[in-house]
Amino acid sequence: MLIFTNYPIAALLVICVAGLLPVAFARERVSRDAAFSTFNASIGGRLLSATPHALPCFSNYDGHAVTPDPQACSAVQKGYDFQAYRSLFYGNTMSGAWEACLTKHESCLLDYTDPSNPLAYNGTECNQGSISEYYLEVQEASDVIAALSFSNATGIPLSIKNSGHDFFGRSTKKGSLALWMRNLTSLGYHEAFVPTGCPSECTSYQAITAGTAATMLDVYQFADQHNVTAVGGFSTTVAWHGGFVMGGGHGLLSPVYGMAADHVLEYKVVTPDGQFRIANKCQNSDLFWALRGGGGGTFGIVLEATSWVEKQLTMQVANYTVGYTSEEAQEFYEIVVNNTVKWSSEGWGGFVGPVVGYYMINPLITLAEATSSLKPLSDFVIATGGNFTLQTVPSWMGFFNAHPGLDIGGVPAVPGSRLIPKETFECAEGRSELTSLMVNNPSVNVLLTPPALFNASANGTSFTPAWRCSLWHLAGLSGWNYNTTTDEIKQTFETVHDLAETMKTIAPNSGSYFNEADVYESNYEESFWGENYPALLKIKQKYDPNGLLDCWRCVGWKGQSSENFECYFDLF
Ligand SMILES: Cc1cc2nc3c(=O)[nH]c(=O)nc-3n(C[C@H](O)[C@H](O)[C@H](O)COP(=O)(O)OP(=O)(O)OC[C@H]3O[C@@H](n4cnc5c(N)ncnc54)[C@H](O)[C@@H]3O)c2cc1C
Ligand SMILES: *[C@@H]1O[C@H](CO)[C@@H](O)[C@H](O)[C@H]1NC(C)=O
Ligand SMILES: *[C@@H]1O[C@H](CO)[C@@H](O)[C@H](O)[C@H]1NC(C)=O
Ligand SMILES: *[C@@H]1O[C@H](CO)[C@@H](O)[C@H](O)[C@H]1NC(C)=O
Ligand SMILES: *[C@@H]1O[C@H](CO)[C@@H](O)[C@H](O)[C@H]1NC(C)=O
Ligand SMILES: *[C@@H]1O[C@H](CO)[C@@H](O)[C@H](O)[C@H]1NC(C)=O
Ligand SMILES: *[C@@H]1O[C@H](CO)[C@@H](O)[C@H](O)[C@H]1NC(C)=O
Ligand SMILES: *[C@@H]1O[C@H](CO)[C@@H](O)[C@H](O)[C@H]1NC(C)=O
Ligand SMILES: *[C@@H]1O[C@H](CO)[C@@H](O)[C@H](O)[C@H]1NC(C)=O
Ligand SMILES: *[C@@H]1O[C@H](CO)[C@@H](O)[C@H](O)[C@H]1NC(C)=O
Ligand SMILES: *[C@@H]1O[C@H](CO)[C@@H](O)[C@H](O)[C@H]1NC(C)=O
Ligand SMILES: CC(=O)N[C@H]1CO[C@H](CO)[C@@H](O)[C@@H]1O
Repeated sequence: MLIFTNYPIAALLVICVAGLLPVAFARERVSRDAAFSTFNASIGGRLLSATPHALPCFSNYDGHAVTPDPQACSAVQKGYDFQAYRSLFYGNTMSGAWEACLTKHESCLLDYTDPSNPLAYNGTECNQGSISEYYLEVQEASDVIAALSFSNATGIPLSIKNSGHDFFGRSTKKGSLALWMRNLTSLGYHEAFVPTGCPSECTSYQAITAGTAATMLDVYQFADQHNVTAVGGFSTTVAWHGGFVMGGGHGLLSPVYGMAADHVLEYKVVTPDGQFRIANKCQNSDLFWALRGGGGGTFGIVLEATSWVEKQLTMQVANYTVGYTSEEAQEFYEIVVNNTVKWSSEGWGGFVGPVVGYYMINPLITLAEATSSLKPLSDFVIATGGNFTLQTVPSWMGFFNAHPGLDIGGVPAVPGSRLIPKETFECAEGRSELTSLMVNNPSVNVLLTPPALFNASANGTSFTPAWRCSLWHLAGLSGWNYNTTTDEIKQTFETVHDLAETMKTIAPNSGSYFNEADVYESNYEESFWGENYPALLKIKQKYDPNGLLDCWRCVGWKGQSSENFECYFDLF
């Protein structure tokens, strides 16, 4: 049992509540600062303070004049739209949506379509928004234990940021003490990994141990150097063993090789009760299960994990561009819909859509088989003015180097999505509803990434079992810019929510992906976890008895009315 440090500040806070309001606010400010100062001393003076990363462009910050720094501003402008640059700063998120505090219209955004546009910052105010004033770059378990103790003693909430890609704003929280995981990027390869504490006669695995912040690109390169393949997502900067894997983690190889969460063998994690734990199938196995689909930011703060890897893969890869007219869209989507069951049975993963691009990947069949399998698609694409390339690629790295995924940094945008089960494709009505949805919403993307062929072990993961029965993860994305009004931003959330609800009417008994769903997902416990929710909630209560970790629509979420969520609109 952890002994929490005694903070005299907690008593001060109580006195403040009784005082006159303005006085109380002033004292609260002082006591907050005093609490952070005590905490800083307890971690060897490593507490850092943060401002929004675009601040150097502005001359007004939270209501007072500041001097712009043209050189620093110019660097921010150059890197503004690029994930790799944004990754260098605590004071942003990948999507500009969540560095802001939307309800208060507090933000510090540039014009992502042209970051040099002075209209965004000349004469406008930069606000702290949801960026924490104080953060700690976590180096080891004791940092996390100290932060949990601080939060428990002061009531100041914690936030955990890794790559900052989260679509629900779960990696920032206004007023919180932030833990930034970015330094935990170690990588290690095992020819024969046995989970800690498991009997040595237990099966061993070719595996990679990666610090929670190692990115997809780091991991793919490391795996390739060891002539193996790591199953991950389609982004260079998303962290492999962070929120991605804890929420499930899908990619182009998932139809054959499973979700990223299927591959985890062991986590090293600090649970909110202040304990460092190893979780695998032989110890803390309930926690291990919860961390394989129950979501990031909920059951503990992960330091590193070990996942088994696949051998080096030879793959058939199709990439194409489309030139069809809106009149021809119906036929295009009919081809994709009509062939989905066949393609899935053959081992294809794929993307179809204007945001994600157009790819088909198959690690199981020959080039001749692939050519014949995709013929309806390639014939149509070429006949309607597109280009189609199909070739054998000798490794995942070979593919990823040529197609490193989306680099959308800085765009404030939110998704809406649904998992579409195989049964929808097996009846004519389902096929026709899907085709109409796509024709009417041309910006929606089809991701053929659910683990259709993967032989999952029984109850190995805690994400919704709907993933196992699905062939599509269907996802739309809608965004705004620096000068969009609060009402228009609200409308964007409403539009995406309506889209998600429409998708739900086509697949009512399915689920949605925790990491890429509608921010206002209805009946979210059922959508994200299905029958696993009650067991997940018990595990949450066991390891986080004081409710120190809380995130939007996460297991055990305290709800919209908690002050942790003051920056989220109260919609629906
Ligand atoms: C451009 C882009 C591409 C994407 N591609 C894919 C894809 O191909 N496949 C896919 O499945 N998803 C994809 N996603 C979605 C992705 O899974 C989520 O954005 C996910 O939240 C990212 O996790 P992270 O840890 O990198 O990011 P963060 O935003 O830093 O963290 C996400 C959540 O996990 C928590 N968390 C992070 N690290 C830890 C930790 N060490 N311990 C405890 N909690 C932690 C955070 O508090 C937060 O709640 C993509 C997103 C974007 C923006
Ligand atoms: C934490 O303490 C160190 C050393 O005293 C100091 O340099 C640093 O500025 C402090 N951090 C904050 C956020 O005040
Ligand atoms: C900023 O706006 C002021 C007037 O509002 C104008 O004089 C100045 O040239 C502008 N600066 C830039 C960089 O556009
Ligand atoms: C984290 O990494 C950055 C970039 O490499 C480095 O500048 C910083 O000092 C590191 N912080 C800690 C606490 O190790
Ligand atoms: C799955 O495993 C978890 C963790 O051990 C357990 O709590 C849950 O009851 C199991 N679910 C089923 C359906 O067996
Ligand atoms: C890499 O792995 C492949 C597939 O397992 C194997 O055929 C090949 O010989 C390996 N190459 C090296 C250099 O080890
Ligand atoms: C497919 O990718 C290859 C490799 O990057 C590229 O040379 C080719 O032009 C692409 N084809 C299409 C149609 O986009
Ligand atoms: C798709 O299948 C339907 C039958 O369900 C058929 O009517 C339609 O012509 C097919 N479309 C294409 C483009 O093959
Ligand atoms: C197909 O390729 C040609 C030649 O590279 C190019 O001019 C054309 O724009 C491409 N078509 C599409 C739809 O991308
Ligand atoms: C799944 O199991 C079936 C039946 O045992 C087997 O034929 C198939 O190859 C397995 N699939 C994978 C991807 O391992
Ligand atoms: C927002 O800014 C863009 C680019 O500066 C401009 O074209 C647009 O008219 C502005 N919209 C509103 C509502 O002010
Ligand atoms: C603020 C807070 O959560 N305080 C808790 C700290 O932990 C003790 C038990 O160890 C709880 O009783 C407090 O409520």
